[in-house]
Amino acid sequence: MMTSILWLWTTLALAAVCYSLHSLFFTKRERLPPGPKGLPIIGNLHMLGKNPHQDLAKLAKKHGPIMYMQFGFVPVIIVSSPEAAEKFLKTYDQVFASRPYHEGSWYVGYEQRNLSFAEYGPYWRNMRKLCILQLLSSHKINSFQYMRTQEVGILVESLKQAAFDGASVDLSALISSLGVNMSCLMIFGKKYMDNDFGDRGFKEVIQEVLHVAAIPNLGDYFPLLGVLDVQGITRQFKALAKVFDTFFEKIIDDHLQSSEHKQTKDFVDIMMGIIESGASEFEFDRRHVKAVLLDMLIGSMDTSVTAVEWAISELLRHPEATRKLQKELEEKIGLERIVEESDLEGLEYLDVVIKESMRLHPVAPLLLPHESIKDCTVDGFQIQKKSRIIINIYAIGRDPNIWPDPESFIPERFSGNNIDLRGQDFRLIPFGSGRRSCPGLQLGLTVVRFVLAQLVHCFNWSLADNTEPTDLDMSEVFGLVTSRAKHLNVIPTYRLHK
Ligand code: HEM
Ligand SMILES: *[C@@H]1O[C@H](CO)[C@@H](O)[C@H](O)[C@H]1NC(C)=O
Ligand SMILES: *[C@@H]1O[C@H](CO)[C@@H](O)[C@H](O)[C@H]1NC(C)=O
Ligand SMILES: CC(=O)N[C@H]1CO[C@H](CO)[C@@H](O)[C@@H]1O
Repeated sequence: MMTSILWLWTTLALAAVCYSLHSLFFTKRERLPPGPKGLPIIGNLHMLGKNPHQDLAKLAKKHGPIMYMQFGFVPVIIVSSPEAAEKFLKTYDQVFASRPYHEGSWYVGYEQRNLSFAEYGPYWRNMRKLCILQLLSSHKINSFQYMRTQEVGILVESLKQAAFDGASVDLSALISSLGVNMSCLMIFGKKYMDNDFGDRGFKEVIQEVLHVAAIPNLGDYFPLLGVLDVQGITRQFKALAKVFDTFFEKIIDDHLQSSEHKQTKDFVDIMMGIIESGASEFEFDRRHVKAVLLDMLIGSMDTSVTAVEWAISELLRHPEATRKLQKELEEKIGLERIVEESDLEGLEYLDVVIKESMRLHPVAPLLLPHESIKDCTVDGFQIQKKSRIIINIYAIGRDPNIWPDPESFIPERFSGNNIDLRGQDFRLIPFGSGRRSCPGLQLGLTVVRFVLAQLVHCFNWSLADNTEPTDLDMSEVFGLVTSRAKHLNVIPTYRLHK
């Protein structure tokens, strides 16, 4: 321990010398966007607490919608208004469509041979096209409709039992388990359970990846510290990478050995099919399959269900909105049967509830980091090559200049206007926008709408432990997916007639 601290200080001291020399000779600070003053070496890193999206929102109020900071040696641009976001994600989309080097995704994501963290270039373009055409197309999404209906059905049945017993349930844990079940079935064709990662749970391991990947890793900002690995993150990543690799290898082997004829091809089947047919126009082998599997797992497992969890939380605090949504569902579907995915078109109130919930609680409040591939001038500010771009949609969602009464949950604010959430309107971009926007948008929205409609249609909800709706703790835990800090403990009452 002592030696590692010693090392840390020695390194920092050395770095300080290099930094001062470097800034003496090379940096021109003119025409950079405004921003808070930083300390030598660490720059502004010390200004980020546990909830960086909130810290950055506060700073942007003072310094403006295009703000300059330094995280260690890395120049960072924080974008906090719709107009500015449009500049970075649309006007100059191509310049900012890369991703920064991220140590975690290097080790876990097969040397960034993945999609979410791949640099902008032909490799990323090919992989993204493959995912969109082969895995996330409407046709493919529809082929899993039956599976989703079944899985949500299992959840509803167990909630019905709890309602019958008058028991309270941990809804957060249940819908998170639903997310794992649906992702596993879609990607691997079967559910993976708690002992499938050796002695550790499947979910536990994935959540560790999400968590470790979101910790600011000093190695990403100070190359020298990366080599020394003072935080132990590299070691942790390498260990995780090994666990995943063994798991994915086993899954692929299982698929290759199985001669069973499947009705619905899962993602592994589809990708092994591409390798066998030799149809891909670019290099595509087992390593790529594993990288894409990881991407799809991380992209799908927690995102949609976290959005549902936030929406239910807001509905619990706003009984009038819940009743209005239940009325809409009753008019369209009645109380004699459950909601089907084919009922989802034209449920206007459901859609505005989801928009309002995503405005206040974006699942990815800072999107994923972007990186510039060359120097670029935006609004008269010079943005140098290899700057990291952070789009703070949490700040945009709560900006009083855009949204009257921004902290209140008012779904009606979206009624009768066409503010959409698919990346056309920069006031609301929970899935990002442009080249790097979420390729899983259609799937994600389908799941959010279906699960939310089902839960609100089948049950009345009240908070357990005599908690008043106004007292519900809404704190967040920042991560690649930002979810509730406290689990939702609720009591369901079944309200359908069958
Ligand atoms: C409610 C659900 C979801 C939300 C809110 C969401 C949101 C996002 C956001 C904000 C980004 C980053 C955009 C940027 O950096 O500009 C992203 C990227 C991505 N998402 Fe999603 N997502 C959801 C569901 C899904 C699903 C279901 C999948 C796949 C099965 C998926 C796969 C991906 C991938 C692969 C990327 C990286 C794309 C790239 O770098 O080119 N997402 N998502
Ligand atoms: C997920 O699947 C397992 C195994 O079938 C099941 O026991 C569990 O209840 C499912 N979770 C939910 C929330 O439906
Ligand atoms: C559900 O809540 C509504 C409004 O609070 C109430 O009118 C209705 O009777 C409740 N249904 C059940 C089954 O408790
Ligand atoms: C291109 C890219 O985004 N990153 C890496 C992906 O994998 C290739 C080859 O495996 C590497 O060369 C890239 O650096």
